[in-house]
Amino acid sequence: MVEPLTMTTSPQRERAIAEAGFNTFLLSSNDVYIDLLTDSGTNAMSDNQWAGMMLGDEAYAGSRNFEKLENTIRTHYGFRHTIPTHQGRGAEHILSQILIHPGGYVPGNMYFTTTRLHQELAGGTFVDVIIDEAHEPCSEHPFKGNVDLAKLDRVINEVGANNIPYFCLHTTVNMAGGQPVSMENIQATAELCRAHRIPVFLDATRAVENAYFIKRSEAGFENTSIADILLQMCGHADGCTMSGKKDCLVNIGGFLALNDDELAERARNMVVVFEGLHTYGGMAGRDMEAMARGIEESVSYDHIRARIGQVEYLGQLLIDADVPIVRPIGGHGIFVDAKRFLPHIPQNEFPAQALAAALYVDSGVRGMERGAVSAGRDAKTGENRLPRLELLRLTLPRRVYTQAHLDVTAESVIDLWEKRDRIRGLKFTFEPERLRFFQARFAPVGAERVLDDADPVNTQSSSLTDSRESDQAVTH
Ligand code: PLI
Repeated sequence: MVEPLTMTTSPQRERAIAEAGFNTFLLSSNDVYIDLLTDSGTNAMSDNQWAGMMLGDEAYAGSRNFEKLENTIRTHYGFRHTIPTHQGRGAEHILSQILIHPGGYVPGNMYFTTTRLHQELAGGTFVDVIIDEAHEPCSEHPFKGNVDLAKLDRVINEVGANNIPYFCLHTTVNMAGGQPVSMENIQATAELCRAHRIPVFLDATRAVENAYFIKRSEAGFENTSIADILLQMCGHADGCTMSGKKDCLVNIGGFLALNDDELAERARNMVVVFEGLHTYGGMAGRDMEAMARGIEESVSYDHIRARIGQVEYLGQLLIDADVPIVRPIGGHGIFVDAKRFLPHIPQNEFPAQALAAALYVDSGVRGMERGAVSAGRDAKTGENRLPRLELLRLTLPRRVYTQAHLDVTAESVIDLWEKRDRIRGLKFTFEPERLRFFQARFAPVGAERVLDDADPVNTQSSSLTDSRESDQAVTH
C-alpha cells in the first residue's frame, strides 16, 4: 500500500507551525512531508500481517487470536502470562497499580515519559541508575543503556529493598538515544535485584533492537540468533511491558507479560477495569493477529539489520557533515544534540523544541523534542527539570521510507546547521499539567538573541528548494 506525500511551500509551513504553537505534535499530518515524529504505530505492516487481519475472531471472550498472541509471546519473549492492552502505557498503568505502593522507589536505566508518570501516579518515585556515559552525547560506549550497578546498590541500601516494588529495565533506552543494554549487564542487574528479592520488569518495547546490538557488539553472541538473544534477555526478567507499536510492527496494541501466577491474576483483574476483557485488552481480534505475526517477523535478522541500517545511514550522513548527534547511533532514530547545535539558546528556551520547529519550516520534515520539554516538572518541587540531554529526535518508522527520504532529511538538517545562528528560542504560551510535550504551545522569544533578524528561521521565509523533492509516495 502506498500513501501520497504532500509537498508544501515555505509560507504554508510557517503558517502551519505558528498555528501549531511551534509544537510538531500539533501539526496536521497533511502538512508534513517526511514524518519522523515517532516510530510508534507508524510501521508498515506486511502482506502476511494484512492477510492475518482478515482472520480476526472478534468474540468478546476467548478470541483465538488472543491464544495465538499469547503463544507467540511465550515463544519469543518467554513469559507465561499475557495481559493485552491498548498500547504500552496501558501495560505500564496496570503494572504500576499492582506493584507500586505510595512512598516506593522505582529504579531504572533512565526515565521514560509515560512510564515515570504511571509510577508517580501510583505514588512511586523514579530513580535513575543508568551509567554516567548515557548522559554524554559524545561518549562512544557501545552499551550506553547499561545500569550502573554501584548506583543501584546504593539506592537499595539507602531506601531498603522493601521499598523497591520492581526494577524497570529499558531495552533499548529511548531517552538516551535508543542505546542498548548488554546481556552481561542485564544478567548482573537481575542477579543483584534477585539477591534482594526485587522483581525485574523489562520495558521490552524495543528489545529486538537491543538484541541486534548484542549480536553485533557483545563478545560471544556473534553466532546467536536474534530470537535466541531476545529469549535470553527476557529469561533474566520476571516480566515486561510492551508497546507493540514499535518492535511488534503494528499500528496499535501492547501487553504486560509475566510469569508469576498470582500477579498475573491481579493484572487480569485490573485490565477489565481500564482496558477490556483479559483476552483482548484494548485490541480487536484482528489487531492481536497482526501483532502475533509482527512479532514473528520482527526477530528476523534481515529485518532488524535493514531497519537499524537505515538509522545508521541517516546518522552517517549527518556525522560526515559534522552535525552534532548522539553517538553511537542508536536503534530507532537519530538524536541531534541541540545544545551543541544551538549554543546561543539557553536550555530554558528549549533549543530542541526550537530546532524541531525550524526543521519543519525548512523542509516539512517532522521530528520531535526529547529534552527539557519532555522532561517536564519535578513531581515534588514543581521546578522544570533540565536534563543533560537536549535532543531533537528524528525517528524512523519501520519499513516505510526509502533512502531518498533520508537523503532529503539529511540535506535539510545540514542546511539548518549552516544557518543555525538564525534559530531563536521558544517560551510556553500553554503548558499542560501532564506529559506536556504532547500538547504544549510556544511562541518565539523576543528578537534580542536573533543574530540575523532579517530571516529568523522560525518565523519567516526559509529556503525550501524543489531540489528536496523525492519519491512522491511512501509505503505504509
Ligand atoms: O506509546 P505507548 O503507550 O504504546 O508506549 C509507551 C512507551 C513505553 N516505553 C517506551 C520505551 C516507549 O518508547 C513508549 C512510547 N514511545 C513513544 C510514543 C515514542 O515516540 O517514543
